[in-house]
Amino acid sequence: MLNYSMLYPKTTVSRRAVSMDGMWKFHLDAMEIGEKEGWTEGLPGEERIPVPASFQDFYTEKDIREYAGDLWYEKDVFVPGEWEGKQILVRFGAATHRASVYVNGLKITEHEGGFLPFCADVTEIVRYNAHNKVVVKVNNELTVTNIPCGETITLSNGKKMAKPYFDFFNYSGLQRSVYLMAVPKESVFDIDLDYELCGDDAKVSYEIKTTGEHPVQLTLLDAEGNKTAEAEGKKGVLNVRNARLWNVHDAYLYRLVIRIMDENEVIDEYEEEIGIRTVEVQGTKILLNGKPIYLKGFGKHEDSDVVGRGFNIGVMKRDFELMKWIGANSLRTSHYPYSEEIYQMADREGFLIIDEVPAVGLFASLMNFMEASTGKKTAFFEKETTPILLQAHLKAVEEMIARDKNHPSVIAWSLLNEPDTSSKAAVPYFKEVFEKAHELDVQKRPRTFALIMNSVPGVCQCYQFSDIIALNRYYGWYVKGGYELVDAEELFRKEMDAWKDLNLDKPFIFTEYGADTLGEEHKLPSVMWSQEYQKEYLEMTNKVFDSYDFIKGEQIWNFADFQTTEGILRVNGNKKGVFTRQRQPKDAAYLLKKRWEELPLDYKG
Ligand code: GCB
Repeated sequence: MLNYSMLYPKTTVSRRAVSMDGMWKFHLDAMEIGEKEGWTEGLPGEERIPVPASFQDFYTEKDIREYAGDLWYEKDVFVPGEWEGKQILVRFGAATHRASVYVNGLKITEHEGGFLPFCADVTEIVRYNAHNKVVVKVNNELTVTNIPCGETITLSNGKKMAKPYFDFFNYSGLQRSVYLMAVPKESVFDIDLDYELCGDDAKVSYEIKTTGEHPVQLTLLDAEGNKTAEAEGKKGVLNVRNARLWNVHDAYLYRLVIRIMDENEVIDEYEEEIGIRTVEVQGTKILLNGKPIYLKGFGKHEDSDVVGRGFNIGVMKRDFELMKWIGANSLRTSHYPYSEEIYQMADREGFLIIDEVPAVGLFASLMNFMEASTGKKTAFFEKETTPILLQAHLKAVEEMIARDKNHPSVIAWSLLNEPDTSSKAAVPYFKEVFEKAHELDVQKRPRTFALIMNSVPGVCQCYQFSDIIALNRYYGWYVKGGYELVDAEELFRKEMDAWKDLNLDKPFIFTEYGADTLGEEHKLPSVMWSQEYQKEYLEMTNKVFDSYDFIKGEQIWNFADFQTTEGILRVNGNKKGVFTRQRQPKDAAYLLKKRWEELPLDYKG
């Protein structure tokens, strides 16, 4: 069990949450002298950068953009005297990829993994009615013992450099919000919810974990604030008459108020917005509230100009507007769990999320996503370090599920992206990861992973673990592109026929397909990289999708152009976006809009 609560920071009658976002002092530490020089008590210099943000794209020096190593942050925070007696926490939405937290010079905690929250409990050392110094040492080096996987090399000039085994820039730092929190010593720690529909009514079974023994009361309010159901006890059922269900683009949210009571006094109060809905896989169908759905949407990235992977509330809003405009209903949080605010928005807007743990780069090659097309055999899971990686992976699965399980938008867990499944060594690894997710999720949501190009019938040893088979396929791009598109279609159909012959009786979705396209490039007749080719490519893939009944979703790669490591395969980033990085449509966006607006939600149902 995690030693801190994953509940989102909120102010209620018993709790306080104060944002620490803003300008933080900042210092790189290439020589790793921070601790020795006493930076844990305060940083030298006057350099400041915004939090939340990636640090890389603010500066004009390449040595900073490409920096790999320790980076230090510092901020003073005033802790009010009236908070005395509560538990005082500093909560980081994420620190990429690992961090040590020092408060008033003392090391409080450390955390490994760059895309999930953690708390530093400073109750014992905090100074009330005074400023307290929060110092964080972040490290952004890549390894094969943590996810996402990669290496850190040293150049001949002594500078370190990140070598990701994945196709996105190694943006890092404090990329999500930081909160100072005061929580009662006896508090709500965790909430589990499960739903059952009974005619017009619904049963919401719940289990509340608290840090004490006092009784718990629950009240369910409808969107207008009317009391809809009540229950007492840490475990039980809320009966909802005439339940309004949470549906795609028709997202009804109830408010669940949880109180720990001492007679008539409230010890702690926490409130969660919930949506009543069920998700299951039945044969080749994906069912939401018992009705078949077809996924239309995107693999995305948290990625935008200037702030990099930093949470940007404006970009989030624009992205949801574009997804609505184009007729999408879903997204995969490729290749890491996104900022919590994005799930809250999806809950409100009625978007479906496949939530992905940062398990990307689990393939023994520097450019794993390229090696896919060569069919080269590697055995990533046979490394000596695999057991260490597995522990980090399981911990990330636990943190992700604890954080995201109560979002109605989250309908599935993606437990890996494009791992090496060609050797038997992958099987026990997969077994542990998939079983862990099942054990931790009371809703038993479908689990999946995105299969790389060479994970095909006869090669892939692990697809049987997936409740939904998710394919990343690039026929017409990495395989037989351009004038050979006709042969790409042949190969594509051959693969789909092979899957069909296996009779798996499971839904298939495409979690990636796409063609790099330069927003400014037009050519008639088409060439690869032109907007004309992106359209031809999509016409071909759409035809294939429509030919197989067991294909129940299409999430194109990618929503928008995004930054990657520089290299001969990337023109200042990956250009497979349907939108540019500035969130303007390429021509293909209109083609997809027409298709997705016409395809009913229960397409092939
Ligand atoms: C993939 C990866 C994704 C890459 C994409 C591409 O298979 O999952 O991270 O960006 O291919 O464009 O090559």
